[in-house]
Parts: sequence; structure tokens; C-alpha cells
Amino acid sequence: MASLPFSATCSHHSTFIDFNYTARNSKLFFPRNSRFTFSRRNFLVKSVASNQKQHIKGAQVTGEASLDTFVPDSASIASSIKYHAEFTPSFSPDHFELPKAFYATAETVRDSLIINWNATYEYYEKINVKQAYYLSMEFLQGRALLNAIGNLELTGAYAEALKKLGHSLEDVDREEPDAALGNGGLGRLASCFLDSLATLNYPARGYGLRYKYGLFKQHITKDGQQEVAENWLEMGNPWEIVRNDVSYPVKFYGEVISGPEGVKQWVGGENVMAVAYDVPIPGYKTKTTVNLRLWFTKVAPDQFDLRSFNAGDHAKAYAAMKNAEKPRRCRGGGRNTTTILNLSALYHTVCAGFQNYVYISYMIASLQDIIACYEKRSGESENWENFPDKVAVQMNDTHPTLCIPELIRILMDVKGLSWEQAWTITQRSSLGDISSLIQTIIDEYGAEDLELLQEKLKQMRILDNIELPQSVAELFVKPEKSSVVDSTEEDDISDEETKPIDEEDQLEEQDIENKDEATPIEPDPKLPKTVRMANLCVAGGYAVNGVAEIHSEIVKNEVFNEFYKLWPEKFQNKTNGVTPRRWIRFCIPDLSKVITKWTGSEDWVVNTEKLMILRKFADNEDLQSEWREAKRRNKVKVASFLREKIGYIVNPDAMFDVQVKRIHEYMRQLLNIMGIVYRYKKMKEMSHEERKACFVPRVCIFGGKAFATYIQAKRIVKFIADVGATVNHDPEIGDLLKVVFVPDYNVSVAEMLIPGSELSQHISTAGMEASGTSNMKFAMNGCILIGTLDGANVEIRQKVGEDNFFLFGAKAHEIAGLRKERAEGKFVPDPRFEEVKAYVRSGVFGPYNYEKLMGSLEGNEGYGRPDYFLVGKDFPSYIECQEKVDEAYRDQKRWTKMSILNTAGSYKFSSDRTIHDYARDIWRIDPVVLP
Ligand code: NBG
Repeated sequence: MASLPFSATCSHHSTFIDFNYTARNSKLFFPRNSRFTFSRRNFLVKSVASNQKQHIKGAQVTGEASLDTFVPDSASIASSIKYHAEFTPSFSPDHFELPKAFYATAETVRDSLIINWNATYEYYEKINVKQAYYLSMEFLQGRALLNAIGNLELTGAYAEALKKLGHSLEDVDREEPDAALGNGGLGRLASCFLDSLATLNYPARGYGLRYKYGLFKQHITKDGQQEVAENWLEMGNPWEIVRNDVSYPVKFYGEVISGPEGVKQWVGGENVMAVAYDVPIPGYKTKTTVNLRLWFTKVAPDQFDLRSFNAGDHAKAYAAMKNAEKPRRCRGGGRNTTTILNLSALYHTVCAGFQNYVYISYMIASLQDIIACYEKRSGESENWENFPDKVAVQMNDTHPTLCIPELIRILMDVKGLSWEQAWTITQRSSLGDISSLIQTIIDEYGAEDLELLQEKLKQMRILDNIELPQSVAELFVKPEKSSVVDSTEEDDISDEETKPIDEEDQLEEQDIENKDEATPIEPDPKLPKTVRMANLCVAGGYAVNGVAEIHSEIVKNEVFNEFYKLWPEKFQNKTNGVTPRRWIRFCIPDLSKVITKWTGSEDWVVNTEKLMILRKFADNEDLQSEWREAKRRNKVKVASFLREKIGYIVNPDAMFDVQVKRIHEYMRQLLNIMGIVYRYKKMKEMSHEERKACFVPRVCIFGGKAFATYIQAKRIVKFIADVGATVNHDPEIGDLLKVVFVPDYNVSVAEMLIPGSELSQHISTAGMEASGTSNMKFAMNGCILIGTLDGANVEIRQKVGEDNFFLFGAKAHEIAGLRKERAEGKFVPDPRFEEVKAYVRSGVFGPYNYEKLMGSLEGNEGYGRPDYFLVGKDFPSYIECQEKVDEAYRDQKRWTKMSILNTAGSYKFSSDRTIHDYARDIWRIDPVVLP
């Protein structure tokens, strides 16, 4: 594939620069008013991961022969850091304190990444290889520094260099703000995938959005969760490079016009430019460095209404600018917004009710970029039929789905292809066929049973509340008037909105004369016209996959059953995975050493099957004691983090029981905290001796953010914080039970908490968690899971062994029946559950009114009531299972064995495996190792 599009001016070799100047002062502070004296300045291009070197074009090379074998060592790294501190500063020259140290250090790392980064795409262009494009609205990158130097195998050298400059690598690392361009699992999955794509040398690129503010910062106060804007770009982002020469227009509103020969074309209204910001993603021990391209907006000068501005109408002048800036605002936390946008000739419509719709439209720039890349590398021999041989587009969930019609629009409106050609190309790249959707449905179900056909069309149509094409509508014409569209209502909606949309079979716009002859799915003028993104995605996709086996079954048999019946071959499973680099090797170095020692090499970092070797040593006492020691060191880290962050002192010898993830009712943090309240109540009813004999000391840790508008989730946060405030200060309880809510959970916090955890909770209502990925990270870190048979838990349990997983709760196939039973008033709650609710209501945890929260677990019907997530139903089996956990923990030998077997069994959940599966089954691309 081509190198970075439009990057002719900036894609040449860059450098790892050895600024080997006389370091006159190796202390923390550079001498005041000093200018570095360069005794020699050797520009040496070094291909870091391969030791291959090249000279910089145009640079003066004065290197000595010995420098040809230059490998970045701590001295040269320290020199580079000093260079950046002085010459690419974003701080004053006087000091070399931590924030400055971080930025200067990161800039040196970026220097070395740039070489491989450019080489990667230059090579792809040269060999014109097929590439995968991974489109995701979210990337939860976390910090990049340790990961990058780890992948470059320069951790030791950097630690030493920084030590020379008076700082520890650990402290410098902590200065990096988390790049939180997402909410949770979906975004983190995308980031893990990028790491695997680079590590496995797959030709690929990532596309996303550069939100100006990341996911909000969470404070926990006496009122519960408070949100504060996360200004992650405040001090600049040392990893990104703006490509001022790579930008595309994204058009809003607009209209369809007819050209001279009756050819219709969409002409955009407001024009907003999307500009590329590129971030290098290095692979582990390889030169391949993947590009993550994030779009940011800038307003074209002609959008700024200078005349209005000069006339004093500033509001009007800024209106377009404000529009353009919308995508820069906060990520996440939003509820559905309705935005009326006419995006293309094909989708001249109203898209309503889709979260963050404005953001989504910016992904359209990705398609323009992919096409520009294709054109650039095809050169004279451009042939659109070959497009699918060079391009595979993967969409992370349905959010970037608009790229499907956008591709068709570009091929038709801009490239002048016919409808048929555009469709064929779209089908043959990873995007499938929506043109004949309605016809396919009719072919499949026939027109004899019109009621059945109507039902199927309703279920599967892409556009909702929009007239069917005339030819299809005619099928349903009844001999007599059956329904009349109220003309007064119709008058209420604008002309634009009532235009018929022929997206599904490209018929001419219909002038539906015979409104009296009702179409089967009559548009309701009071309701918005909508695009059903999920349907568009399934219909338009070449392949559709669930993200865990159970999820893929649900996708086929329930969510998209109608589509599955039409196109069974489209549906696949690709169980998620996580990168073992970030989630074992770098986050738990002590345990990694133990693993390396017992498996015989570091191969497991890229070949996780090797983790299975641990199985045969699971009972070995030496391994067990090394294992426990390594785990304990991480528990101590967690304990000091908690003391520093929230002032709680916890005992590192207690069991660390953790639930960290987005706060959501289906994830059932409520079940966890209700279980804790039950435990607390029982403790209170016992004598000191009894409770010591009965309970294993536990530190129960929660973390996660509730969407700002998700009231019930915020109530749950408040409840957990209140329980902690009571329990943690109860002198009778002491170390036996602590309840901690870690504020502002993010990737970095996860990297610290997960290695120090022993039990982790994945307790969603069965059938509701698509996969989960933190369950995989915990298992990798030798943590034992308590969970339901949901998402990837099912497969994790199979791999680590049933005895090494604490299972409880209703099964997915039982849930519908249980809800029905409840609706019929047949459910009888367990007395222990009732006891807990009454205890909470008694005011033990303070004056907050818990009525709404407790009430949601009661009744048999009504909004926000009948315990939709089945907390009460699963409560007895949950607390009984927790008793088994205590019992297992008392036997540390048994527990350690379970822990080792969890790490061993998690070999299956590496994102490397997932990426290989996608590449083979869906994208059909092969690895390309750079020379
Ligand atoms: C999450 C699902 C998880 C799944 C990840 C990655 C979002 C919106 N969705 O179950 O809840 O593991 O996506 O596929 O974060």
C-alpha cells in the first residue's frame, strides 16, 4: 500500500539523532543561560529495531567509522533528551523537572519511531500490498512511553539515561496523560489490535478521531461522581504529527441536484475540513510501525463570515466555526442526540437518535483518504476494479458504518462510476451489498404472504419511516383505500424531509401520486426518518462478526437472525483478545521474569501458547513461592497507590478483590456491592472471634466511570462510596473488610491494579456482555475470575479449567424466561436479598435516599423497576459462590495453583491470535516483514 497519502514532503527518512555534544553538566539542571557546545554532531539514521542504518538525505554527515555501528545507549539517549529539552521546548529553559523530562524523553522516542514508521509505509507502497484499514470511533491508547521503549527494547537504556539526568523512568512515565479517546472495552480493543497488527507485521492503518477532550476525569466527592473535562492535549501531544497537507472536506446538509444528462449528484452544504494527525504505533521487536490517523477539524477560511463579523454579528460569523468544532468536544458521556444531516445523494435523509452522530460523520474523511492512497499508488494504471484487491476495511462496531455509503458516493459522484460498478467494487472490498436488500428479502420470502413480507421488511430495512420504492410499494397496494396520510401532518414537515429516498434499490425518486394506496410500512410524519446503522452495517458488510463465541451465537440467532437466514455465510466469530505486551510483559515485569524463567525463554511475549508450559509446574513449590512473591509485590504497589490517591491504608495480605469497568447496570456492580453489604452485616452480627474464623480479609476495589447522564449508574457509584465510608471506619471490622472506589479509572490505573488483583469480578447478566476484555487481562495476570457464563468468560473458563473459575448465576438462555416469570409475579426473592435491601434502607450507610436504587430491584413491572438485570435472582448463587472463594483462598497452595493455571490458560486470549484470525478469514492479507 502507498505511503502516507500526500506525504511526499514529509515521508522521507528521519532520524535517531545522536547529538553527541559535550555534556557539560550531567546534573538535573542545565546550566543557566548555557548553550550546548557540540564537539561533534553526528546525524545517524538508525533503524532501531533492526540495527539497520541509513544516512539522512540532505543532512551533513560527519560520523566516524565507529559510529556506523551506533546503537542507542544510555549516553546517546541522555544527549538526545537534553537536546529536545533545549531545542524543542515547551517549558522554560531553567529547570529540568518532571513534566519537561517527560516531553523531552517522549520526543526522543518519537524520533526513533519515525524512521521505522516512514520505512513501513514506503515499503508497502513499493510492493503495493493489500492493506487492512481499521476504523474505530474510539482508541483507548493509555500511555505510550513505556510501551514504545519496551517494544524498541530500550527500556534499560532509557532508565539509565534518565537516572543520569536525575529522574527515574517510573516518575517520568507517570507524567504522561492517558490518551483516553474512548469509553471502555471497545476503544481499548482497537488499541490492542494496533499493537498486534504492528507486532505481527500486518500491513494496516488505524483511523479514528482526535477528540480535543478525552473521556472526562472522574472525581468522587460526598455527592458521588463529579465529571471534569479531561484536557489531555493541554501541554501538547509529543506522539502526534499533524499533516497539514492531508485534509479532506466533510460536507453537511447539501442537496441532490440533477446534472445536464439527468445524472444526479449530491452537493454538500457546509464544508468542514478534517485534518490528519498521525500517531506511530510500534510493534514489539520489529521494524513495522503502524500509523494511527486521527481526524481533527479545521474551518475553511471561506466558512468564516467576515462580513457578519465586521458588522458586529459575531454569533452568525462564528456559527459555522462552532459547527466545525463540535467534534473536538468531549468524548463520551452523551445520550442520543438528533442531528439532521444530509450526507450523500444516497442518504439524503434524516439520521436520528444515534449517539454522537456529528462525530461519526468525520470518519468519512477516512474513506477519502483510503481512496486517495489507492489512487496515488495506482498511478497511471488506476483501475477501480482492483480496489478490493488492495483494500479491506474493518469497522469496529456499527459507528463508522456511514463509510459504506460514502464509498459508494465517492465512486459514483466523484469518480464517475456507474451505480453497478460502484456496487460491485463495494461488494468486493470488505463492504457488501445493500443495493438489492429489498429485492433479496422479496426473493426469499415471496409476495404471497404479504403480512410476512411486511414483517420482514420492517425488521431488515435500513431506512426507517421512509416510503418504500414504488415498485415494492405496488406489491402492497390494496384495492380499497385503507389508510390516508394526514395531509395537515405532512405539511408540517419540510419539503426536504419528505423527499423519497431510494437508497435500497436506486430507483428514481418517486413522485408518489397515489398516497391513498397505502404502502405497507407507512412513514409517520411525526416520527423522524432514521438510518438503522446496525442493519446498514450487516447488509453492507462483506462479513459480520461477534466478539466471543456466545455473542456470535446471539448475533446469529437473535439480534440479526433475519439477516442470518438470508446470508448465513456472512456471519463469523472472532473472539476478542488483548495484547500480552502491555497486559503482561510491561505491566507486571516481576511476574514476567518468573514466566520467562519457567517457560525457558521470552518467546511467550509473542507466542502465548508457550504460557501453557506453566501448567506442568503448577504444583511446583519453587514456582509457587516465586509466583506468590511477584504477585505480592504488585499488591504492595496497589496498597501504596490507594494510600497516596485516596488515603486508605489497606493490608497487602488481604485478598484483593477487584471490579473495574464502565459502571453499567448490566455489569452489575450493584450485585457486587449488595454482596459486600451482606458480608458486612453478617460480620456485624458475629463476635470478633467468629468473624475472624468465618471470613477471609478482603479489600474490595471498584473503579469505573458512569456516563454523565446515566443517573442509575451514578447512584451505584454513590452507594459504593457510602458503603466504603461506613465499613472502612468501622473499628469492629478493621482489616477484615475494606471497600474502595478508585477514582478516575483509566488504562494506566488498570495497568497498576490488574497485576495486583487476586479475584476479579465479571458478573454481567448472562447474554449481555458481548465479550469483555478485562476478564482476559485479569486471567493473564494470574487473577481468578468470579463470573457468569457470559461473553468471553465462557471460553476463559474452558481454557483455564472449570475448577479454576468461580461460576454462578443464570444462563443466557434462561434470562427471557426469568423475566417473564417476574412479569407474571411468580418470582420469590431470597430472604437474604430482602435482608440486605432492608439494611440499606435502615440508613446504615448515611442519609442518602436509596429508595430509587433499591426500588429498581423490586416490583414486577414498570419503568426502572422489576430488576431487569436480575440482581435479586442471581444474588443467592453469588454469595454462595463467594463463600467458595474464601474457602479456596485459605489454602494458598491451591490458590496459587489456580492463579498459575489462569495465566497458562489465557494463552488463547492474545490479540495476536485474534488479528491472525481476522487477517486470514476476513481481510485476506498476509504479514509483510520489512527488509
Ligand atoms: C464493549 C463490550 C465488551 C467488548 C468490547 C470490545 C463497548 C461499547 N463495548 O463486551 O461491552 O469486549 O466492546 O469488543 O465498549
